[in-house]
Amino acid sequence: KKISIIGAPSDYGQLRRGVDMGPSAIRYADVSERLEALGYTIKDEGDIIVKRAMSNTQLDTNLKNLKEVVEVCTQLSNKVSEVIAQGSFPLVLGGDHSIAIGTLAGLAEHYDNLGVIWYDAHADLNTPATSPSGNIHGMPLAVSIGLGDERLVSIGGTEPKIKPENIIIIGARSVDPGERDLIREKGIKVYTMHEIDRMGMTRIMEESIAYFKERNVDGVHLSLDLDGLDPLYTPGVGTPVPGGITYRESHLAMEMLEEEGMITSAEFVEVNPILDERNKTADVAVALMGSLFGEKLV
Ligand code: DIR
Ligand code: MN
Ligand code: MN
Ligand code: MN
Repeated sequence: KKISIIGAPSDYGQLRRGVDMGPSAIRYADVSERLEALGYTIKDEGDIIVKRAMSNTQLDTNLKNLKEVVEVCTQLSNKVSEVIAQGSFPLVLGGDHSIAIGTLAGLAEHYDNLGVIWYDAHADLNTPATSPSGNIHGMPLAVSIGLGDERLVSIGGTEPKIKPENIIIIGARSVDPGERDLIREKGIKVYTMHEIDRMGMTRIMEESIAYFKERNVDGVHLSLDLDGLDPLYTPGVGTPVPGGITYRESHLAMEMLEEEGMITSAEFVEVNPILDERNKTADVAVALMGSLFGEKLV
């Protein structure tokens, strides 16, 4: 039982500075101690190197900081792949959600039929053609199924990293028109807040687990954007959307995944301590990791 923590302190995927301090905030919230107490051997790999810059490098595209995001994700991809090769569980700390492009590229070297849970207020399925913002943190799922700027899509090899039908989005409540079209066209499974209200988190997790089994996945990656939760619980995020998943529902989801033993890698992203209240959002992230790795009261 080995977990390797990888920090990806990048804020290049969106415009609110401060999310680069996410890994520090999560370490400050005692992530290593929390998971060590559960019997895991924790190796903190430290942070990948992210160059500091105040300027946006504008290339021949409307995508912001494309060059920087490519650099960060290429490095992260290699690191994630290396950690898996060592037989360790990769636990990636963001950084904004653009880093998932790197995480999934690294995972794709080891999994042929990876399942992905995208726990998020957003669908992150924009392409350069549909993005209202040019922010790459709104694009990682599209990139990972092979859609978008070639320089992003080809990180870690040109083939798609995951299959659209192996994705489950949970918590969506802010979806752009182009993303909705893509969800329909590709048959991506989405549980919006409507379904969470209506069915309850228990049934959603039961269905999700059954869905991955039916699809014979060879691993499941959890990509958890802290804005999936209601900003009441996780105010320290760049793009909060009211009406989100509760703290208890989120713990329940993590606990059900843990009982199933299905998760093979995870990332926790978009923690921005500058926008937070006394590190509350990082504390929630670490508490959820506790549940994901088997914390039990009795
Ligand atoms: C929006 C916001 N869909 C965009 N995306 C966010 O800019 O593409 N993703 N905030 O986490
Ligand atoms: Mn996201
Ligand atoms: Mn989000
Ligand atoms: Mn959370």
